[in-house]
Amino acid sequence: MNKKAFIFDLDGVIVDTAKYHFLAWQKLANQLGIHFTHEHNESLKGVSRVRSLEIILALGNVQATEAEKNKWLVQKNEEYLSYLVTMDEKELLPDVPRVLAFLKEHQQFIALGSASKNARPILEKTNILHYFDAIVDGNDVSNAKPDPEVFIRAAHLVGVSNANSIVFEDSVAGIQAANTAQMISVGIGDPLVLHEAQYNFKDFTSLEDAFLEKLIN
Ligand code: B16
Ligand code: MG
Repeated sequence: MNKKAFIFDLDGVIVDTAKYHFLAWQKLANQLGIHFTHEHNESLKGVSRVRSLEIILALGNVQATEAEKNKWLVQKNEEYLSYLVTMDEKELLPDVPRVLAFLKEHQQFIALGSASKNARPILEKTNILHYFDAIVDGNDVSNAKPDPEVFIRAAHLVGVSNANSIVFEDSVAGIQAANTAQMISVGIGDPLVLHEAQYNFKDFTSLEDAFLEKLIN
């Protein structure tokens, strides 16, 4: 039987946590006198926490010591986590449970490939942790997307070749990472932004079971 690895990004694919990252970064930016907008937030999607802070500080031309940066990283994360306290399965993006259930029913491997260090508690809170055969997140990798490390590790953990792995991503860097690893890349979001993806869907509601079946076979 064909057993492939279906690797999901987290933020923007499974849940919309970008809005919480935005609120937390904005609070810190305000405190530092930096103007931070929704547009700026777009450029932080899929980007690690440390790199996101560097981008925000550069926006405001703010120089800081390592100790200050570490303090702000902790502060931002505490603020972000405060928004996750009440998170539950209602925050899953539309049709995510259908896609996960379909892949499980068809005995496929399901893995997570995310830059977030908070991935595990989010999967727990949204009640989908049990679907995942492997989780690779920001705690496990040293090279951020577009480096393919996160997806290659995920495929490796479930013992599937890159060629038999399919990546669902909402960020350009993530699509590039999947392509570099010679995995099948599926863009979830704006097809104009994600034009480098092999396949594109606005969201999972337009991705039918027949497409998943095609990928499995
Ligand atoms: P954390 P993904 C990414 O998740 C987010 O898109 C990005 O905005 C965030 O900075 C990054 O995780 C790190 O998150 O602060 O929770 O470690 O899209 O790779 O699932
Ligand atoms: Mg993402």
